[in-house]
Amino acid sequence: MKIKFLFHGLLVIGMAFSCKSSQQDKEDEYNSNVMKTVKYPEKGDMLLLTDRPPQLETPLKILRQDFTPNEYFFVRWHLAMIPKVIDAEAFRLEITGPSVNKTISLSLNDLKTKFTPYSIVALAECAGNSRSFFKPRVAGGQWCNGAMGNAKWTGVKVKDILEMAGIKDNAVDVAFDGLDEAPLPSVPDFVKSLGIKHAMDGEVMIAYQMNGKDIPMLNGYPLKLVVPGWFATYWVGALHKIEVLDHPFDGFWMKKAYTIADNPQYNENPKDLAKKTVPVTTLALHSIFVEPEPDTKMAVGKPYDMEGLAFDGGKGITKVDISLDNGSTWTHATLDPELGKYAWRRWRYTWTPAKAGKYTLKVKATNAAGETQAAEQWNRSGYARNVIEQMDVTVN
Ligand SMILES: Nc1nc2c(c(=O)[nH]1)N[C@H]1C(S)=C(S)[C@@H](COP(=O)(O)O)O[C@H]1N2
Ligand SMILES: [Mo]
Repeated sequence: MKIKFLFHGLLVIGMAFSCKSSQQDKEDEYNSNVMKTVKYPEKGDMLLLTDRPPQLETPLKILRQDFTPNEYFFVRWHLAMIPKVIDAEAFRLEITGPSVNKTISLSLNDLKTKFTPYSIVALAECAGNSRSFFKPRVAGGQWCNGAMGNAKWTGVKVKDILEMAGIKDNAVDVAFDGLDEAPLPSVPDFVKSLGIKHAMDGEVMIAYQMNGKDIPMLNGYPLKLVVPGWFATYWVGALHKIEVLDHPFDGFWMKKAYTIADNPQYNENPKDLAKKTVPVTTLALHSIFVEPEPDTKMAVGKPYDMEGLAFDGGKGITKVDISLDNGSTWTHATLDPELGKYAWRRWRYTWTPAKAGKYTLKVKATNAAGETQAAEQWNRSGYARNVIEQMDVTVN
């Protein structure tokens, strides 16, 4: 019998500087410059946003690799009652609902032996990643850039599983439910949905492995829905039930939470909020600095290896430009090989500063559709950040 436990004992092990530069913090006392680092079961040292439910951020330096190690992959649950014990033999995934021909129940062993395994490299990014950079500041977890991670996911296509249950012609939406529960009846259970066509597209999958290993408990062991190119809010962890519906799904987590201004740039005016909102879906085109970090000191005449990440919802990053003069002129960064169209793409640029002074560096990505990043963006929830980022550095 294989039983996996999570001892939910929080251990604060230290302090780390957050992504905010000291200058920004002087201007803005809402945000502290120091975050606690914590150690949870199966995880390395992570930055703590909240404990119940666990919300843990990946330290920026971990993002200097193609794949985010499972131990450092960010953690984000909404409900305080998260699964702490899973019996891998007793666990079943149920596929049911008014639009399946028959309800089926699959063990982990069934998933691993009765279907053709499928793998994809894809970036999981929380819709609220980088939220702390929005000005004016918005409510919600004050994530820096570490609410994302890139992994190779292995499991079964949702299409193959739904075909085993048999889909009726009247199927409209597919709802995905995790084992986590709300502590109060007034808080809705975490359930997300996809349209039937999307669920059946042959890319949406259920992962039983992440980077070739079991998924850590805190990341949704034993099964996680993977929706390549869509924000991680859809990637339901500890997935145990799939319902195929003959009507549109209208649960709280689709209709009320994770909705955003209905325009391509997810933009609205703080003084005149958008009237119409829609569920946030595909990843926004974005690029960030991983190196340097805020307040880095550089030396005249000494080459400095800059690097970072660029990503979008699957059209693919084709170009990353760097500015060393606050956006007046731009030059190409070098791109690492593509890891997959839904993965992030790493970029590099070596800069040898010629003169002392204060510099504002910028980074801007372009994708295969010719889309590029915006100069400004704001929305009330701090979702889908896609603005051109800047980094202030000092050269001595
Ligand atoms: N069951 C369940 N799945 C969930 C959530 C949740 O609260 N419960 N949160 C979602 C959100 S908003 C994000 S960003 C990702 C985070 O996945 P991770 O904890 O593995 O990083 O899980 C998604 N899947
Ligand atoms: Mo999220």
